[in-house]
Amino acid sequence: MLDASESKSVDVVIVGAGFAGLHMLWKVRQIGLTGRIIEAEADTGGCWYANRYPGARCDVESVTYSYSFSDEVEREWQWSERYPPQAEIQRYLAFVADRLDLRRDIEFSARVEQALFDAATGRWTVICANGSVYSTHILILAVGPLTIPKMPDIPGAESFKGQSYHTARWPREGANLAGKRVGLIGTGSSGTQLMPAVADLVEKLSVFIRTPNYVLPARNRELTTADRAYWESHKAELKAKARRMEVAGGGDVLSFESLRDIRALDIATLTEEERQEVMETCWQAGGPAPLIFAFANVYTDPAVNEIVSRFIISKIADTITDPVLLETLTPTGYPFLAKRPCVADGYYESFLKASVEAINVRANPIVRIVPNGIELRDGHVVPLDVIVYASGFDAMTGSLFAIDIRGRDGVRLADTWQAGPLTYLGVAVHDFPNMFILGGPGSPSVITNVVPTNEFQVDFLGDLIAQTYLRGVDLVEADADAQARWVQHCQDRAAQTLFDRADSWYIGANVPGKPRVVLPYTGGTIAYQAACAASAEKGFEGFVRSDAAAMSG
Ligand code: NA7
Repeated sequence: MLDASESKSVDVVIVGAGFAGLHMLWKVRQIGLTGRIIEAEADTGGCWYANRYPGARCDVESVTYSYSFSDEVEREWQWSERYPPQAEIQRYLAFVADRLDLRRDIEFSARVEQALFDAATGRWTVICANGSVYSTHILILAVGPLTIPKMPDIPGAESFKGQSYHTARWPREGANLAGKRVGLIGTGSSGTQLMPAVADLVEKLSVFIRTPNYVLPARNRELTTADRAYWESHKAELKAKARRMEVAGGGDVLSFESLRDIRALDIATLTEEERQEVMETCWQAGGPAPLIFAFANVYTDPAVNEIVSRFIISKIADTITDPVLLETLTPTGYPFLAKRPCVADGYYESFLKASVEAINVRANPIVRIVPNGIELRDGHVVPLDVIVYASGFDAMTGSLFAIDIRGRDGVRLADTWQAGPLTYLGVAVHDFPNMFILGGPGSPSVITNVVPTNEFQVDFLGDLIAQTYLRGVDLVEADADAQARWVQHCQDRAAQTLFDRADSWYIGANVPGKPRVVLPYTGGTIAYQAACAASAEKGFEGFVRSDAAAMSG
């Protein structure tokens, strides 16, 4: 039994010290409440602490993958590259924590195992693996959408005699791949970034390719004086744009602004030659935004999408001339953007190196891992010293279900969401009073530039907290009807997109048994922000309030 006197008592417990959690702690203090972040890892950074594989880099431009809420932070931090590398993002978040004096309210190396709501007191008890226990009025889950690694279901992994690494659990001291025979399973964002970074180091790199992705060049570079001057003089306008961009890549303002005339063009009004010219310009600019935004309706109109998909495939064929290799690397059977596009420099070019081999595991699947390598269906064993699993995540719900969260009457979040996530505006859940989620399912999260989207949610929750709890309300949760309407709206908007046309983590298809539901809100940031604003204007309509005494009595 817990001894309440041993638990630490705060107004707000925030789980996770990534982008969302750090900002939330700052906000909680601004409101005048006490807050504590509990973080499983040894430092700030969230996914940028864990994903430190060679080549790890953000696919949104640094200048907009940044906070806006703090003038000091903005004034004192300068990014070095167009697309920030993992180490620099981690340094940025450590700098923010120091500059805003956040660390004194963070407990590191404490993994939250349970969060239990007590209706009698209206408080949550938060229990960590290291023995720490907190009693809190409000629980905010900033656990990140891409936190829990997914290992592939391949028999024999434990029998492998060499070293194995998952990209999302890369050792802090690094992994020695030099001169080794390395097998890479997975060619999503992580695998396609890692591959060119290690291709010259290793003796041999065997890349096991199941579903080839659409991989766009980043054209990463050092930021120039001209970039910085441009950013400084247009900052307010560009940040406002980035905040309201509909989908991922919306933060790519540097490339994007040079392409002002190429935006939401009606493909039907262009000749074939003009379309090719537009797409070529976007390809040369690099990054995801230009191609995503050049034509209207690429996300929703299969005919428009096919034109862009075919263009990307033609660019792959420009680099890869060997027909067998080209077949292995060409995405087929699903449209561009149904899976998250990868952004990596040098990916296709690396396959031309003598040290790299591509193994088509659609044609010749992996059957098992054996002590000295990976065995394929034709009986061939690829001999390996190291296996790198770039095999993705149990996205969006995995990090929430990793905690045993129990709301009213002991109901478990994992049970409540068995058929898919149920939220109101992505932030609140009926039967889980005073529990809020940042960057979670039912919010735009991973299909937008997550940093400004998180900032929007932090501001929204800050207002909600200030206008309810500070006015004496004990409990706030999603109204059941409002939640049901939001879930329906999420599904209706998802049905208008092409997300269901590929087996991706966006829809839970990479985890056996996970319900096939489009997890993020796909209606866009503008619609999302409007829905939140409409609720706030009506006194936070859709949230119900009560007091703990009334509930327990
Ligand atoms: P992803 O995008 O989920 O990619 C995982 C990759 O691993 C993908 O290519 C999978 O192929 C592959 N995979 C998984 N299991 C297997 C097996 N059993 N055999 C062969 N290949 C396998 O994860 P990432 O870490 O790259 O990126 C996740 C997000 O992080 C990214 O979108 C950014 O938002 C940042 P499949 O496609 O399932 O055939």
